[in-house]
Amino acid sequence: MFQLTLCILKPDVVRSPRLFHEIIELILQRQFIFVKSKRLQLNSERAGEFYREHQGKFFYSRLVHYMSCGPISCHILGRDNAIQEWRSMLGPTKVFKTIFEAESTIRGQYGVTDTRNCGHGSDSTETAQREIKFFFPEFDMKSISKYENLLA
Ligand code: RTP
Ligand code: MG
Repeated sequence: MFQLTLCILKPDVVRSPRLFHEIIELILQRQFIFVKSKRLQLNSERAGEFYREHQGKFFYSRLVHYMSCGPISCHILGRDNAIQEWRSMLGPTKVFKTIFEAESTIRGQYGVTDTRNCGHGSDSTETAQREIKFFFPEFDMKSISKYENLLA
């Protein structure tokens, strides 16, 4: 089923033109459509709001600090089964798992720590809708069929 998901490339990736280009190429090779893209910097309030489900966890303030330390690159990606496909391309959250399970994933190849792990991907259709709205409030989710037809 054609789906949209929110992809964030984190500050380490945006800071490195070579790595940024490499990851964009990998996404294109996996047949994703870039529906909308935006580069921006979150302040700590907005980063905290985006990750509010993790409030209270030990890594929350580290995560919020990191995600607001420099520009990020946000993308609405579309393709068949986009939510799961983008998360499987990213690989496990934890760096130690990427060593044993998923060396060939983006996090496996380029992740530095559990926080500095290259990217974010929505984890369900409900989350994707909410996260797309967070970064692209002007985007009309009903226009999804327009993008689906690009693949037909
Ligand atoms: P994401 O939401 O970023 O796509 O990643 P995820 O579903 O694989 O992981 P999640 O549990 O939702 O965690 C969100 C982000 O929190 C950071 N994190 N740091 N031990 C740590 O320091 C730790 N654990 C999680 C990660 O940057 C993760 O992307
Ligand atoms: Mg998550």
